[in-house]
Amino acid sequence: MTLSTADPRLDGTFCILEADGTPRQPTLLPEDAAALRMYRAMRRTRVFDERALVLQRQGRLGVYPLFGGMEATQVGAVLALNPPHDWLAPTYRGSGTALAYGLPMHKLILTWRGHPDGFRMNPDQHLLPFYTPIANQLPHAAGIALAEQRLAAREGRDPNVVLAFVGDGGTSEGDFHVGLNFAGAYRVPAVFVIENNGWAISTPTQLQSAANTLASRGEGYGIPAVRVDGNDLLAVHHVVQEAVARARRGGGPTLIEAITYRILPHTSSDDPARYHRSEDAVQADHWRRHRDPGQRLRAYLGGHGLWTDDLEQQLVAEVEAELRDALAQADAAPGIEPWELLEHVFETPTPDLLEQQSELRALHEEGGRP
Ligand SMILES: Cc1ncc(C[n+]2csc(CCOP(=O)(O)OP(=O)(O)O)c2C)c(N)n1
Repeated sequence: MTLSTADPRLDGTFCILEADGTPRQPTLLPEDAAALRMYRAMRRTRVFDERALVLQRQGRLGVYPLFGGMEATQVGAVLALNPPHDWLAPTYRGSGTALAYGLPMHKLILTWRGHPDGFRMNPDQHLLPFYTPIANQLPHAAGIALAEQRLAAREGRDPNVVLAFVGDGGTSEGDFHVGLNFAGAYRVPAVFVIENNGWAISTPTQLQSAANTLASRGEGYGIPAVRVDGNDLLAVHHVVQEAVARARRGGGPTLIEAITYRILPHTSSDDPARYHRSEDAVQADHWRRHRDPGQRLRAYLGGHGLWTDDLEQQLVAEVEAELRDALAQADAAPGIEPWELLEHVFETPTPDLLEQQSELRALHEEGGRP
């Protein structure tokens, strides 16, 4: 296994392409068509992310958690799934994962407008909504994987696999322990990806845990763990593909720690200048300029005569056209009333929620706020 050592956080991580696009493991390179398909999928998400911030500034999206710079982890991992059968349990920063899985772009826009149609997931797609409480999705992912394991055994077929994401901060939550312990004990078909982007809002990863690596936590759950260069799409795809295949054939879960970096603010409402020390700003700038995941794969493709500036421009124009259509579709969605916010919390609403809904309605009818 070839290791990437350019940054201490990356010590011991698996990589296929160096940051400048040079192949370190030529035998593991995918077919050209597959590499191109993955590059296109990854760039599409980054263009969306960049435009989403503009839309937020124009007042056309609510608060938005940016993922630009982390798209190799998100897209590389999700492209190892078989949608709509395999499951995706994203984090709230997972717009890139949802797009790569197949969530239509207008639904994503509605999600970040707080519109209920954005959160009303398609029952034909095994895609969970974005959860704001961090790590909540992990016990759910483990439970779904158990159900898939049992269903598959009953029907005499391979199980669908659950791919669940969590941030480095999320690994300090009780739900991380609950989800991984359960998954390990029952050997469920699940793959857990820690998007270690160096930060949990203003808390740096080194204050998150005294463990040497977050992957080392797998040991305590009896779950094999791998560390990967999270800005190397080919490497992420390779390790997740292996983990998905193992889960499918009954080999149990895998924990993957993808080392990446949050080069952007936590959300569209955050300002890292408030908490970055000067060395943090230098590090962020280094990742921004020298470890960009798109530039890395593009350098490889360009160097092999597979990609050109014209193709890049065409791709960006295609995504912009898709985004325009998606915005038009989202704008045409029916208006919403404040009490609808409480409609999708439980299948059967609790008495408290029903009371709050009627209070909102009464207030509205009196002409008060909302
Ligand atoms: C259970 C819970 N506690 C606290 C918060 C407040 N909170 C929002 S984001 C965040 C940091 C999450 O960091 P990390 O898991 O590393 O993910 P990242 O935002 O870096 O993708 C916190 C503490 C929350 N959303 N949920």
